[in-house]
Amino acid sequence: MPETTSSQKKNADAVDWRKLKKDFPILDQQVHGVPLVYFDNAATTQKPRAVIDSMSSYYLEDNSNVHRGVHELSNRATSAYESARKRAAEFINAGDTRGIIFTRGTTESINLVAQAWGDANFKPGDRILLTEMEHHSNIVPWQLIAERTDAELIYVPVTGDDGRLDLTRLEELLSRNVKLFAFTHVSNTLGTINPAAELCAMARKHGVTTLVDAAQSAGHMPVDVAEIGCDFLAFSGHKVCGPTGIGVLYVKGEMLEKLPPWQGGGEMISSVDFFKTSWNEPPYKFEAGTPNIAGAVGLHAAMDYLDGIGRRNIFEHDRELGRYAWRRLSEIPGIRLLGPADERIGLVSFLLKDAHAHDVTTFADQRGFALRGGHHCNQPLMRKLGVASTVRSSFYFYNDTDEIDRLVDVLIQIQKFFAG
Ligand code: C6P
Repeated sequence: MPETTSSQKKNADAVDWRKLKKDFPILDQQVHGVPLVYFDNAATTQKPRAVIDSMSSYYLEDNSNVHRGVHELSNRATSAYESARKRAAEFINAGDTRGIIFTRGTTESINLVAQAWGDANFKPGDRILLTEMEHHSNIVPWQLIAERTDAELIYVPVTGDDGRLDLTRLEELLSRNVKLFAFTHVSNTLGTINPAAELCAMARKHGVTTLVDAAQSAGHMPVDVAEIGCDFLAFSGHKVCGPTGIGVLYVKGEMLEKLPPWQGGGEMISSVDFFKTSWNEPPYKFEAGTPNIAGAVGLHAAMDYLDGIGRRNIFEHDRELGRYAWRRLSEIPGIRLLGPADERIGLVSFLLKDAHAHDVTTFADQRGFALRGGHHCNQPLMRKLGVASTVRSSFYFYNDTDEIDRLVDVLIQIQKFFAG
């Protein structure tokens, strides 16, 4: 991502973040008799009223199926669905709506590429390059297709607790018969921001197709597919303030024509005979069956909402929270912090010396904190780092430093309790 200039930084300082918090009705509640502090934003973000309202007015006023009828409601539903697609293309600077395929989320987007593109392209001996910091969603679909096609998986190593990709041998790895390089833009456990444009440029030099998992970046920073230069990019609606059950797969123009259909059914066809079918044009060719129309409407409102604040402003704000949390958490004796100390997203994973991650999250829950403890769907990474689980605190623009200070106090109590 390009450097933030001082005038952009001023913009982030000018946003009234406390006022924005009021847009999220769910945050104004008590759990276990104390105010809720929601620090599980990497799992899913909360939804502003604008998103909730957009979906309820769609159901109250416009609900119908898309692309099928010629009646007024069907026309309205089609127009709402297609306008969400246009908005998604703008959100990631895709230029063309043909390359915006609505899916259920990042996981389904990656499975679509693995099964449709992978199945048609991998030959025995081909290699699929992943990184050791991938979420299971960007490992398991490739394992399935590698098994079917006799392709082989290889990995870019992670350096260690400081959570960076070891890029010293990337050129060499890419030159080893690699067909596809799939990597996460931002790690959901380490908070690392990978240099997506640089990685795609290197892959391109070796004629390698690229897929970027933007699940943890799309809602937290500007994501521009033209600048990144990837062939595929995936993200989920529910991690960008939108609803669950909707996501996007971006496919670059030249790849679209080569991408065979994935699921069969209504909508993805142009003509069906008893024994033969011809396909609809992209993106409809990849959207079999009735889509998640209300989900697309909610996602549209979410993208408007986030860009109304400015994703660069959100990035600045969350990065400051990440840095602040890192500094404050470092004060806890014996804490083990994972991921890079400096350039990171607003997310910190850690282990307390004497308490298991699940005990920490259970104890913290009783004090109102929603944290996540576990392997975060990163089991291979956990093994590499020699841990079974971590505690993860992931922030968003409605969080603040007071909440982090309170978390640090609670963690000190937990540490004392478990140290006996
Ligand atoms: N990570 C977390 O708590 P879905 O479930 O399809 O919306 O997203 C999958 C996914 C893919 N890639 C990355 C980098 C992710 O972080 C996730 C989801 C959640 O970290 C749930 S395990």
